[in-house]
Amino acid sequence: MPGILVRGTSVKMMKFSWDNYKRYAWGKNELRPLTRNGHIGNMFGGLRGASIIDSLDTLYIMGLTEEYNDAKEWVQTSLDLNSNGEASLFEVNIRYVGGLLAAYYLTGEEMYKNKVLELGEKLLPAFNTPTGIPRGVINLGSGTSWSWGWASAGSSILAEFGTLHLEFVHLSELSGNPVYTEKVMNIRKLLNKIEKPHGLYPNFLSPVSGNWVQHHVSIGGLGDSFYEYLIKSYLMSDKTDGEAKKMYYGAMEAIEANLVQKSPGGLTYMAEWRGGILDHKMGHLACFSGGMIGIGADDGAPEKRQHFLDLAAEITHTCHESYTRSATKLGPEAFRFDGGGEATATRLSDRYYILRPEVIESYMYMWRLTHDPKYREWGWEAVEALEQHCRVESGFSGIRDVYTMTASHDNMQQSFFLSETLKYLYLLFSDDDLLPLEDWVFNTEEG
Ligand code: DMJ
Repeated sequence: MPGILVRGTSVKMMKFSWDNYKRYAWGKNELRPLTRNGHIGNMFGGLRGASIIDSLDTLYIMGLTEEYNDAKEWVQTSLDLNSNGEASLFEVNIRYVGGLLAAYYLTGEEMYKNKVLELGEKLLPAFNTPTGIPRGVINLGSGTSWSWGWASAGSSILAEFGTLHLEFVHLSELSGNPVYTEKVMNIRKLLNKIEKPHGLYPNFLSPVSGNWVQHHVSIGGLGDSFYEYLIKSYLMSDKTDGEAKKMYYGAMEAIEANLVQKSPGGLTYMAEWRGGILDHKMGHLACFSGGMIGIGADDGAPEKRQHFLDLAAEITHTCHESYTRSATKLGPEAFRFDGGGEATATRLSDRYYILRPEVIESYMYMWRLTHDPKYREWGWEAVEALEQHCRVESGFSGIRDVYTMTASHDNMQQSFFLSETLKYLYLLFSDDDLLPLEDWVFNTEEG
């Protein structure tokens, strides 16, 4: 399985996904590959072209020049930022702001810079709350913002307001306007000041009182990329942001003391914590943490470096097990370590796979850090499984049950499949000098 061949396969997969998106869903947010039409959804406040913005850097890195030029031209002529709908601040930030920033830094095209600064300004009103902690939803036209209906008692979500730092620091740098950095530094200040149960950061915080609303802690959904952005803020600052470093290693200590578990069968996993009670469940989303702990290993206390690398490898191994224990060799949305099973979904509602990247993301980082060939073998297994179970005639689709071979497709080609899953596969099989980890920091959605 020579790297170059598999790299070629990931390029073909990208071209196939892109060509079908272009053919059936051009200008919409995502492709519906079974019904061959576009999906707009309600996360982006009327903004369009999420798959285009999300793909810019992947197309560019893969050398798909014609496709990249089409994408660039669409951004130049058709990306309309004057929308007036309700958007997720987090999703617009990681996909649109992150996508445009990545394209700008890779290509140096001023057009991306102008667009991203125009968009960045529209996000600022979300921070007009008594504490400066932004609310989750913003109307991009009027600037009115509010909390998600499902978030307990009008709270804001850790993984949402904690996943702005990287992009906002760049918005300040590119605009010369400190306001963006001030907004995210204010979030950090509040998080530093507030009392943390056992040193942990709960997932729900009131933007009005600045207090935690519920003591649910998770390294997966609702918490995940907050931790990722702490270590990446430190790395992106050329290791000068000591505060981010302190917060990251402090959070890791609390996570290790309270969340990290070993199953009877010897698998290391991250449980969820509900007011002191452990829920022995790990989400697919939490599988990014193998890579995160890996990239953070080197800057930990000297006596903990090897320990962090070992922990990163163990978590990545567990996530791989969640794939190998399914019939399709793709992993479920969440897997459990109670009720007799290990690393398998026990609930029907957790059996789906929506083309998520986190497991492959950890393979990529662990490969770069260790060069252990097993990570490339695992990546190849994922390629084969994606080809066999997720490829349909007109694109790639998520599946409803990873434990059955009779495919039931969900008819959605998520934009993060193009920006993350396929890019991480490509990088996994590329030489280390393509986007070296010492020089490039990936935000949670892009390069
Ligand atoms: C992506 O949008 C980002 O990686 C985000 O941080 C978490 N979820 C998805 C992919 O699963």
